[in-house]
Amino acid sequence: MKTIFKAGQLLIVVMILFSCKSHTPKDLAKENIIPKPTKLVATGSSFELTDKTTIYVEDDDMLIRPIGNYLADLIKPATGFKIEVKGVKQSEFKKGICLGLTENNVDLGEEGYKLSIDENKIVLKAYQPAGLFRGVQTIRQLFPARIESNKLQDGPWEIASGTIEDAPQYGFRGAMLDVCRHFFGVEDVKRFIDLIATYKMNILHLHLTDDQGWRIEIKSWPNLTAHGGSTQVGGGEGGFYTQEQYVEIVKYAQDRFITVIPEIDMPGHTNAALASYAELNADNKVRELYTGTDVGFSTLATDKAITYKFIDDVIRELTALTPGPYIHIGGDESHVTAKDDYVVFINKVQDIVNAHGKQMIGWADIAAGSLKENSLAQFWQTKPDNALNAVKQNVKIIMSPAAKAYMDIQYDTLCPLGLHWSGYIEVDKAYNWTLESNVKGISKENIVGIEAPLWTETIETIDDVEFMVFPRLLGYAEIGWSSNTNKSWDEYKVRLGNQKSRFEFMGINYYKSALVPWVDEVIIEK
Ligand code: NGO
Repeated sequence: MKTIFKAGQLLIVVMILFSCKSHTPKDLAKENIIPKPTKLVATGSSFELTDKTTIYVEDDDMLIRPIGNYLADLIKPATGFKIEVKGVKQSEFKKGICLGLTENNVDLGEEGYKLSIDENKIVLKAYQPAGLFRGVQTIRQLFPARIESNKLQDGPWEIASGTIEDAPQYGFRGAMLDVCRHFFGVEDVKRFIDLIATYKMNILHLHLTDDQGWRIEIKSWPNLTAHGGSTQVGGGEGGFYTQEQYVEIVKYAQDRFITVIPEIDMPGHTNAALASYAELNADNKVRELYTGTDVGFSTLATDKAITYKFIDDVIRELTALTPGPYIHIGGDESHVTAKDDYVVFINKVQDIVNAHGKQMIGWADIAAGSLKENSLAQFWQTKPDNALNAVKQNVKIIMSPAAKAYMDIQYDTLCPLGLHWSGYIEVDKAYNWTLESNVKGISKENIVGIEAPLWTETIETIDDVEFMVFPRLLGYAEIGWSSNTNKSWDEYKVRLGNQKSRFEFMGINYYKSALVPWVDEVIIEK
């Protein structure tokens, strides 16, 4: 067949040919996203981010703009692109990256999102801003690993095309940092927040007081930090957060849609307070500061009025600084508090927390008390009796089993850091369980979600923190986020192994478990 072009038509064809950039075929289904998204459809092409790409904020929504800025800041160091963040009307959006809220996607919930990627654009939609933030973490993982570098890297910056629809199984997915046994400064905590945010976690539990240190300034009881915060395990210099610093941490977490849960552990684990104020002791004698690692030897005087005045002051000041709904009151291992006194104590403290408008959380030991249904019990022991008792009281459970979810427990017998009182937790064991089948008698409707605690008796630096947290944290994040169908260690370990370059570009000190097939990023020359 003979095709005759007129000169003008030919010119148009030539112009089209030259203006069409070829798009590298890419398979979205082969990307190694953690936590695994609910639904994913690949369309076999790609979107390329260039220095001309703009991030658009639908209707210039004030709630979305900071998320657009966050994404622009995230990709700037490695790409060198100064990506503009601009408002746009939905109907006018054609090219680039667009973030928007959608009224009609109630089913996406607080944190769900929809992502659609084609050769010209990335459209991220959510029902709430938190969903956009979680979706941005997915976009981040779809870029080559070197996007995580803080030094300029070569492109191309391509993302596989297709659609993702994703929402979490559980609304409570967290990590805990013990800043008492060893103190960690504001910058370390911010790093911890950034790391957990990457894997869509939404809770940061800060264990703020223990035998070895009181780490949050309480203006009405200044000696708690002046004296009680002065040291740490091993006898080194301790530290504490001023109220301003704590607020800075809370804000930093909030900007990443993470709720901070502050814990004031009581009536046990209180030696730092007992060393700061004589009147908190039953015998009115001030205790020595403690720098060892024993547990279960201290208790507040549970029958003194001053004790409850003290607790009321602490909770009042903490409440004023904490926008989240929860105050954690510890309650674990009060071995030297008489059982009856313990019960009365927990009931009174629950009333104090509620009177300040907050919900009480405690380690599941608190189930000895009469719990209100809006309190939460955190399962941690190897035996589930306390947690089952909490469930009997219609109290919901946070799953943190020490034999599976404690990040301070050693990976294996050779692990240079950590404890092993609950066994060893290799990376496969950390992943290979589900929240709802972990304890007979505690099913999905009884569980709010997962939290992986990091106790720091043996953990001294942020490098130590990272070594114990990575890579187990990704497994906990996935257990909380992804549905259980089609999940297996064999499939997960491949996705995990592909995080190697990403961890390295992020500067994470991770444990190179021999069980994981670690893979370096393949850089394809353009
Ligand atoms: C226990 C104990 C903590 C220890 C931790 C070490 C709870 C809830 N109380 O967990 O004081 O630091 O084990 O793994």
